[in-house]
Amino acid sequence: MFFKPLSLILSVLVFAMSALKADEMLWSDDFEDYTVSGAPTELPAGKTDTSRWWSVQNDTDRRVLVDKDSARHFGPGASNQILLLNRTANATADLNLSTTTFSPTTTAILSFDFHVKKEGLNSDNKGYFLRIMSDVTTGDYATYDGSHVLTGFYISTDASGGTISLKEGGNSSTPNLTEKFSFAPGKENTLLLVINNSNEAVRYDGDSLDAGRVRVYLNGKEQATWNIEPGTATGLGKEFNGLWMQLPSGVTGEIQFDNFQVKPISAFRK
Ligand SMILES: [Ca+2]
Repeated sequence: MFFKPLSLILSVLVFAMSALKADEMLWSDDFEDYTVSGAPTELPAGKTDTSRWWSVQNDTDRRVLVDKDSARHFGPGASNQILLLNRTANATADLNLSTTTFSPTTTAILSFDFHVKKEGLNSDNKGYFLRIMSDVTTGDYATYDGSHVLTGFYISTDASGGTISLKEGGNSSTPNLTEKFSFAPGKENTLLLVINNSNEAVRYDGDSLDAGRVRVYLNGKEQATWNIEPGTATGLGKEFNGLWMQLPSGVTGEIQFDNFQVKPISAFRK
């Protein structure tokens, strides 16, 4: 009888698992490919990968930069590369950042790690704003309006701590403050959303999420479930294919991110 060496079997298994992981991912970025202190569209010479971001506003008062995590806000250490968004009080317009488009889907998991200092975003109950976009073409935020928004949320801080406020679709920058939960600023946090804009309930990991609903987990703990309220150019059953982020006018301060991932709900693990 022929036995394959255990190491060969293991390496085949590891290869199969990593291939599966790559297949599962709809869109992701860990910021390791970019030039440090550059925008997340700047790749060092010789890198053949492409940016996962549309284009970047960078001026004195609105910075979108890839940085080394020298302060070790995140787990991997001081050489880990992260995304920094910073908007000053002198900025005259919103800071915008949008993803390249990904494979359209009606259901997905969106997750990322973030860090913001206590009172790190002078936010007037707004703060960092992320919107999930349906049926967008190039990824260019300059062409976006509320009509293609499915839903979104804010991350903000004040003297009492950190708040994540959930909102309906549409272009209004006013969060729905009746649905919110708190987080601890000054440390790494992980936010994970299970999004179901299909016409039927989905099951995942022994749980279920109704059509037109989003469920959010902070650091692995379920926090809230809310309704998708799509803009006029989209609706229940429509696919989404991009993300639009802002530090809107009136918001100053900075926030750091790592490990953005969009993947199928089947990849959910508690
Ligand atoms: Ca990283």
